[in-house]
Amino acid sequence: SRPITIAVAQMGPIPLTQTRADAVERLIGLLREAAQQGSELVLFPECCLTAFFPHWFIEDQAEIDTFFEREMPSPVTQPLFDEAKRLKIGFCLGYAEIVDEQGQTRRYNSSILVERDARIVGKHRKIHLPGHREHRPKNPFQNLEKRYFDVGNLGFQVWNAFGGKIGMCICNDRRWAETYRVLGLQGVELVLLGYNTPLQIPEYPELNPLVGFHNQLSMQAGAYQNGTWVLGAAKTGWEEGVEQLGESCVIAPSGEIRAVAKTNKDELIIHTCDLDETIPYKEGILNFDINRRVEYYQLITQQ
Ligand code: CDT
Repeated sequence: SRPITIAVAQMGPIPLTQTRADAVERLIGLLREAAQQGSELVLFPECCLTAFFPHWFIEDQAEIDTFFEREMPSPVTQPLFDEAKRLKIGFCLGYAEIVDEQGQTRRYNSSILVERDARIVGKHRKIHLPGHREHRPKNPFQNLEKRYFDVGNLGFQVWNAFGGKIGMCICNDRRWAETYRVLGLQGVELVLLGYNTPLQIPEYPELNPLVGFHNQLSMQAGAYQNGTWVLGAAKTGWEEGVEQLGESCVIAPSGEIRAVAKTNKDELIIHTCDLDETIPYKEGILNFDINRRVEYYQLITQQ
């Protein structure tokens, strides 16, 4: 067996008044508790250093940019890396990233995988950006990821880390079968993801009662169909007038939910995931090498 003990660190809201340093303090508190309970790796939510700003229309680009990180680690996030190194615990952290690429400013919704020696070993930039580009003043809140972020340009990668094959995706990426399949084709054994999911869908309120169901359905299907663990960490509760889903969870390669958060606050779910539980699926019923029929899948990669 190849057990790895992981803490899914669900977070309650981050108010706009909370500073980066306060948010980092909170992350360090969760990290310490996770380490005390024997975890080797902590999964934090999407964009977990600030409030989830795509929920508001902000005209001033300089103000939007205050939600982004220009370096990682930075002086304000370094204490998290230092404490993780001291505790010999790894983490996966979601944050908004601003970079200069060939003279162009780019903004990504990113996550990093950090090993137990505080080395950044992997980075994902969210590919499936939800929502809309234009201001929708009639809606109770916005979903402006298509306006504020560029589509990620790192693909879906898998890293050898923590004794296994680890992949990442972010929030809306989890709703797409292709996300898990591209990771699955690289042998992924553990998918780490964070989310900010409003409990209301302004355009289609009839779907509101299904928000929790669709969250679990996407992750359970992705896990089973690719024989991988999938772990999801929510930022939940009422954040500046927007209520977000909790139900952070641990899903086994069978597709079963093994653990789920009970609150809509900061909460740790500690679970030991045996990466060898992937074997019956990867070698048996789903064995990609002998069962996939790629000659019938061309439509998937056509526009
Ligand atoms: N952050 C993020 O990607 N949120 C989206 C909202 C979509 S509403 C159906 C999500 O997929 O949860």
